[in-house]
Amino acid sequence: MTAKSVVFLEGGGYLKRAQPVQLQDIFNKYATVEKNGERFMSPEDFIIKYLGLLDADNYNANTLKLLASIVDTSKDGLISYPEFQAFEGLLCFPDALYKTAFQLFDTNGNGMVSFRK
Ligand SMILES: [Ca+2]
Repeated sequence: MTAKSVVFLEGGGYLKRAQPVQLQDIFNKYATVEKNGERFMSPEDFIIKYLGLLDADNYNANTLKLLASIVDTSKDGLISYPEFQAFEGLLCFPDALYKTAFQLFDTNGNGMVSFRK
C-alpha cells in the first residue's frame, strides 16, 4: 500500500466510536456553516480539520470533493449532523471502511486499485 492509504486507514484514532453526546460536541466544534439554525460542516471542515486527511495548504479540490461526497449523502455540498453520525457508524464496520477506502483510490472508476508493492 502507498503511504497515503495507510494514513487514511489509521486516520488519527477516529475509528473509536464516540458516544452520541460527544459526537454532537465534536460535530459542533468543527461545523463552521450555519443555515436556517442548523449547523453543517463544509468539506474542508470535515476532511481537513476533522479527519486531517489532506494538507490544508496544499490539497486537490477534486480529492476533497470526492472524499466529502462519500459522507454527503444528500449531495448538497455540506455535511449535516445525521450524515456525520451515519459516517461514524459506518466506520465501526471494517469492511465498510475498506470499501470506502477502495472507492477513494479507484478514482477512474474501473474497479481496480493499483498499489505499488
Ligand atoms: Ca448533505
